[in-house]
Amino acid sequence: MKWWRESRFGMFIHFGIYAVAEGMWKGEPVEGLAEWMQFRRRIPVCEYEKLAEGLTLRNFDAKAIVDLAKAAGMKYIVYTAKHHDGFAMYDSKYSDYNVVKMCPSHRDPARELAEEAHKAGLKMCFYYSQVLDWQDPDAFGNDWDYDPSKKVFRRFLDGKCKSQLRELLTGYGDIGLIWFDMPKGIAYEESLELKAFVKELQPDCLVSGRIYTEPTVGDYGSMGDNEFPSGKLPGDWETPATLNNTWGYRKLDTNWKEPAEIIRLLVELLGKGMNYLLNIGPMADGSVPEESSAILKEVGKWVEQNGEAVYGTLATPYSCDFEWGRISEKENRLYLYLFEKNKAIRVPGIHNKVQKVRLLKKGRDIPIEFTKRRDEEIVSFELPDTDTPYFDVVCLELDGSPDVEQGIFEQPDGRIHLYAHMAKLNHTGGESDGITIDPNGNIVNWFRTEDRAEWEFAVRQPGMYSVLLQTRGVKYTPWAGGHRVAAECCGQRMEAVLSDGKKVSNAHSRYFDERLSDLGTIRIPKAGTRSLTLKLLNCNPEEKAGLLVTRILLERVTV
Ligand code: FHN
Repeated sequence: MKWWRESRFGMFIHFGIYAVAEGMWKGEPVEGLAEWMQFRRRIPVCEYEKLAEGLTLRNFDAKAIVDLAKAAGMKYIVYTAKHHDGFAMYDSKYSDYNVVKMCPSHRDPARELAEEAHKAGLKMCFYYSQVLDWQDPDAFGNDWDYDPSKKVFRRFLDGKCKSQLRELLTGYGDIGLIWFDMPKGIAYEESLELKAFVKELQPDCLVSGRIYTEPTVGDYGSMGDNEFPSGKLPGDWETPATLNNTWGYRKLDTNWKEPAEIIRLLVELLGKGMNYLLNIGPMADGSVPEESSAILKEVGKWVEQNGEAVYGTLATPYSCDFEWGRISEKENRLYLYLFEKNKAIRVPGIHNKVQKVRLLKKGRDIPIEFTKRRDEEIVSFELPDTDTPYFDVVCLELDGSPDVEQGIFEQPDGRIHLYAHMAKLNHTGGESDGITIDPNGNIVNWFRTEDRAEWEFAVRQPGMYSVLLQTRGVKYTPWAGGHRVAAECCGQRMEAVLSDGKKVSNAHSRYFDERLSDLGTIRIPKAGTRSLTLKLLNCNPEEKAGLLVTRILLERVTV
């Protein structure tokens, strides 16, 4: 895992014959992800395969793609050797349903990419769809060409799946990892067998967490697509993500993310010690959409400037995030990624001695004057005016590895963040029932009015605090709320119906609608450890996913 942890940033490439269709079928746009078109329209293999003629590769330039990955600061490439459509995007001897046999240029883009990646010192990795294969009669997914009752998954596993994995793991040099995907349908034992099969051929090759529905079977976990956890997670995780909304090339999808948003998301993941696997979807001639190149090059400038705070960094040592930015650590250093410019920053709870504070500028770092208040162990500094685009990164050099205050505590700005993943849950249902914390660190499955979530936190200053509950809607679905909740703290009780809420803008906003609802104000009479309990009084039956809590925010009210 060493190279993977060191890398932090990789390039995903979704390239297949679906790129020829550009998200259209018979003159009509096909909704959703471009690479799912065959499934959406139930296109028979004999018709779908004709797209292969249009994949010219005329402008496919493996060196240019590798150079783009390098310019973006990415350290590994994951190329779709075979996606769900079953079409091998490399020279497969096992199946003629492949790019070399069926596309007009008869070139092997996987070989060209692997050679260039190896030359450039990037890890070459392959995506392989191990369960879904719409061309193979025994794999899952295609029930329009093949009778599902006649499928024998074992035949696919021992046949196409393992044979092609052997080709990929013996014919393309050292492979960093196999990115398995969509495991629904594979048995636990089968996924272990597949993992062992990969390791036998290349012992150092990693396998992604999507080899099985339980991510721990893999060497690391993958979040849901474009999902960013609310809190830091134990273990190794990555987020696979898009630059627009689809993976394969789709002409109509012009919903490109700005470089600032991509850097914001990268920073979010660095603060959680996670990798960012960011996608490009080349067009039928093999060229990369101009928008993708432009965004990645711009992101690369920031990464180049701040590489010290990207590669090999670990998650924040704190339990909670701060409003003003994110933090990571490496050796005796803390890196602060600051969301706003020219702000006075106060970093609390640092037990170490701070030796130096500097603004990163690649070789021309700017020293920053700072003070450290002994009583509360707060390091304060003001950022000089900077011309750096996007977020500034400040490094705190410490006298040893970072030793910071743990748990939830009131921050110098008077805010107390009660993150969902830090709640103590009291659930009354059976094993698989009742509230739980999902992989994104949110409280989910909350339908029962008997269930409770409770937080303990340290208050520094007695006073009035407003209590704001942050909840989210289901992915891609507008927030509906409508639940009646109660919060109890210091002998006081607040009740509210989540009928309205201030839209939250954060790393999750594009795909998850999150709202902050005001529950009321409480008086915390004394500093010290306090607790807050959240109850669900009435669950809105219209909200199929129940109450989804991401955090409670207490804000000191200044009068
Ligand atoms: O179905 C695929 C999808 O096409 C794409 O490959 C993504 C990448 O993470 N994985 C699956 C959906 O999660």
